[in-house]
Amino acid sequence: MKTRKFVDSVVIHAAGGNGGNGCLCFRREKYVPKGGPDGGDGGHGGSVILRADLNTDSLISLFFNPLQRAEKGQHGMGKRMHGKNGQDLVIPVPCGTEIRDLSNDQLLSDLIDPGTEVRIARGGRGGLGNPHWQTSTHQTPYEHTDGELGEEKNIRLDLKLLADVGLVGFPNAGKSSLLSKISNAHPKIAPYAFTTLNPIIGTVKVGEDFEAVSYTVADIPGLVKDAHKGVGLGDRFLRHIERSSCLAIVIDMNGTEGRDPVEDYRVLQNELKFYREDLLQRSTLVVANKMDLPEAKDNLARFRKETKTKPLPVSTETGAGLDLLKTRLLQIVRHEA
Ligand SMILES: Nc1nc2c(ncn2[C@@H]2O[C@H](COP(=O)(O)OP(=O)(O)OP(=O)(O)O)[C@@H](O)[C@H]2O)c(=O)[nH]1
Ligand SMILES: [Mg+2]
Repeated sequence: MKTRKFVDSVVIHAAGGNGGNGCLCFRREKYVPKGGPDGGDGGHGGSVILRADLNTDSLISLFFNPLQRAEKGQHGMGKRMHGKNGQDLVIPVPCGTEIRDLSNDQLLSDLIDPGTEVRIARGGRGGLGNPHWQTSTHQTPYEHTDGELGEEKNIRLDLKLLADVGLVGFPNAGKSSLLSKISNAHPKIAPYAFTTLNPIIGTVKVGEDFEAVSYTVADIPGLVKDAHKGVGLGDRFLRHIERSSCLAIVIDMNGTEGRDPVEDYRVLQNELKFYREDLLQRSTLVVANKMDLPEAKDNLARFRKETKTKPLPVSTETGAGLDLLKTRLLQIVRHEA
């Protein structure tokens, strides 16, 4: 099977095009003695521009082509001919890409809305031809300037997915199963830890035809204890749900493989806190999954008592509770709950 690599952070070297040189030239024509200076100006160099594009979903092409250079301006020519301006290099990036200057880590832009642009390396201005120095007392100017060099910068691009709901949970809790049941996405599902290696987004539709409304849900690789120290796949994937207004914490309520759902919940809370404390302030729905399995019912009662949360019982295996889950998430996304 052909798999597509998901690249969510790259560094590129962006170089604006150099400006063309101004021309030093004098008009030479039969019957026109001392025709005067007529060197044209150089063209401006093109700039490197990043544009948020709906049809681009990964930074993979920049990963393989980290050097991006815009066209240079043409040199000025005789007969006052202006050099051609270099074309801007417009690079499409996925919506939700943060752009930072690597030298000082300053945020240059956060390209969220499709079509928004940021210029990351300005092209150099074209040089001036010698006619610019002509005055009544200075009829034969030899002065002219070279084109400016284009700006060069090292830029870091970080893709942060834009989803309304982020799914958080231990490996094997059933996050991908849940996403595949409620949305149009087809994530890989398997009974071993860390099946999901890349974040994936699905669109959930609630209602029929004209009444239908939708929101997006992001599934990220599972978290484990000490993910913030790099255990498992680490917590770096949490940045993909940083922008989600709502989190769904998926718990394996059966406690498969001797795990304790209450302990799982506490570990997850801790990992979220370590990553970014304000993630705990997001609207959160606890999803009690695997309710079809034998231990789940007792565990749920204990879970309610000990964590003082109100988990929503579901089973992605049988489909029980999934419709209610879809509408509950919609209410939370719309701030109705
Ligand atoms: N019995 C039962 N099994 C389930 C349920 N939900 C998921 N599973 C099983 O649990 C296993 C793990 O499911 P996944 O959806 O891959 O789990 P995940 O949370 O995405 O795991 P990672 O991608 O590794 O983080 C699979 O074998 C699923 O079939 C459920 O409601 N009931
Ligand atoms: Mg998964």
